[in-house]
Amino acid sequence: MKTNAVVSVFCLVVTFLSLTNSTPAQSHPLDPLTSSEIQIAATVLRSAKGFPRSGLFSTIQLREPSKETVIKFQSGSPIRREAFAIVLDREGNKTFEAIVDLGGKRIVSWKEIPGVQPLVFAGEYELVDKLVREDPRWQAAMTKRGITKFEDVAIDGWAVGEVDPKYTGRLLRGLSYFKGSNANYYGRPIEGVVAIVNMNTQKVVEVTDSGVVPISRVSQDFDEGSIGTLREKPKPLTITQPEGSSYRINGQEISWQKWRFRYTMHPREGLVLHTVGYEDRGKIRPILYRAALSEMVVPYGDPGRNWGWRAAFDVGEYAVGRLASPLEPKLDTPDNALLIDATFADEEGEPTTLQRAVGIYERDGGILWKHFDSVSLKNETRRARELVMCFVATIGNYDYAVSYIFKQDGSIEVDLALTGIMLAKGVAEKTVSQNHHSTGDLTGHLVSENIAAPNHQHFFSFRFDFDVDGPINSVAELNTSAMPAGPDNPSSNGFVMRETILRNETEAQRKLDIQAARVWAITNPASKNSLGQPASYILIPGANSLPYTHPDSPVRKRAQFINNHFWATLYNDRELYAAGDYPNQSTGGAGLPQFVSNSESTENRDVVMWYTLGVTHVPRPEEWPVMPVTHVGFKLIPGSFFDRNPALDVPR
Ligand SMILES: [Cu+2]
Repeated sequence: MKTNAVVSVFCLVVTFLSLTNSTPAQSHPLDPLTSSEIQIAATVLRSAKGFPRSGLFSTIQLREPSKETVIKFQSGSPIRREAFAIVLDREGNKTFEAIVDLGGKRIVSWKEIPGVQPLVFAGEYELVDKLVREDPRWQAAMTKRGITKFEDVAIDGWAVGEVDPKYTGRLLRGLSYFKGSNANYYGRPIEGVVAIVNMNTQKVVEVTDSGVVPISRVSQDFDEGSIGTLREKPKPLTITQPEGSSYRINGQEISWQKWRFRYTMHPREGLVLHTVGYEDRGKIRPILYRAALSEMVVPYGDPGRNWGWRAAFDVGEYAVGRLASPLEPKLDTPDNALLIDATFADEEGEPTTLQRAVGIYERDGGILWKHFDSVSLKNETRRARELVMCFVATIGNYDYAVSYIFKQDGSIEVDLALTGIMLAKGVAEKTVSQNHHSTGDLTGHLVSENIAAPNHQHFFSFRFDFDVDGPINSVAELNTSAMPAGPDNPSSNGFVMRETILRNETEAQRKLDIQAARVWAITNPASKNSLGQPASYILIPGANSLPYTHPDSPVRKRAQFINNHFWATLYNDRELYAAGDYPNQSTGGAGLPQFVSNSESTENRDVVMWYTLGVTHVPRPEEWPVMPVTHVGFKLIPGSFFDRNPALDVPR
């Protein structure tokens, strides 16, 4: 007890010190909307004549000013603040986009976007639960399964996915789980029962019941009390920074070890990095204008009738920023982390604070560089320090931790940690994996009695608006291959790297190739290092996958961004989302396929790089009832951006 008390007091001191490192915040055009700005926007819109009676706010967020405005901005200059809002008219089943001038308290634009549905509202999860529960067809399906206490059932709302075109309006699905007295209901699906609800008319339009499958009676809880005997707890490992942290925070701007960047917590995209630069010989050299997770899709591979529609677009249908779960100090992040709240508008247009949404901390990074001279016995080593910015999005059963890791060698690593509860399917078998397709191939694995976890994939699309030493850049593919044997290669050992410029949006649609050790670079031909080489940043892929759903399947049509690992587009501030602005109830074609349709030049232009990362998840029982974290990611590293190792100046 005594030790604990000392530790907590100490941590308070650490937090205090890190806060005193920051200078008073200065306003910047990219600052997220404040609570009062959200309220002004909502009030201005609500009081306008044509505002729908049943209007709900899908979002009220900063309308980011133009790149030119941001780059030219001088501290202290006046800032024009605008809010961007999406409004759903429930009664009219219409969607509107609005821009509000916050200083002038007036609407700048208001327009209907026909044929689209905004993402799932927080309040709709409760509403779909209530509507499904009251439906006699659903009640009959539960009774048929021996469930008499309907309060034992949890109903989970899902974006509708692929749906019969006879159903129109704003649709959601409800999946049922047997909760009973347990905490983890995701572990016990009530298989076969799926409801479709029109959220605007508040009518259940369909309840399918494809037949009774036994419901597992095994508790799938994983809190300490449910586990039984716990192993010996390891001895304390405390992380302290007695002199405070090494980063400085000025409003949304962070400076650390020559890095300078801004961050915001965006309601849809989660953590967004802005104006990322690196100090070199006394000046900040721009690298990235904006970096964010643009879209995700998780297609499930079970061919069954109740599974074909399942493919979660977690960014565009659910909003990973708004679904950020509060980071728990010392568990989700290390002892020395600073946890920062985020403020978003709720569907009534009221500001709500998401506590501890973003984590920032320094961590040990192992050896930065080293050489031991075996003659002089002199050891030159530098220890690496890393700066991590992270958030965790919890979308129903799954949890995704997204981290941007800044390093002293000028590189940035993107790490995705996949955890939470796998989407489960009720099956008849108790002990053997018979979740076979008719061929005998496995479409999933039995993970507990009467529970299988179907095969699925996770695809993440990152959008990187690079401005390497300025906005005018080109993109190149780097392929390595063996030289032909012959007089120029007498020992047949030669191999070469060839750099090919991807000249337009058609050429810049590429897939990985292990044989070619393929990577992609974004380069500024006008900015050369002292060796005469153009300044570049190189995208180094990690593990990746290709999709298994057919190209003509509904999910592939909606998620064409997964067709390629790499895309490059000409910069357009309206092109942010790889599956389009409104993937909810989309039928396909929006997003990247549309952005590249005019095949614009990507050579010596302001270019945006998109990277698709895929994970093929063939479940194991060891991932049940909650998954140990799986890490995937990639790196952005300097390539002739510097003259030599930029981390030579790191002190011992
Ligand atoms: Cu998975």
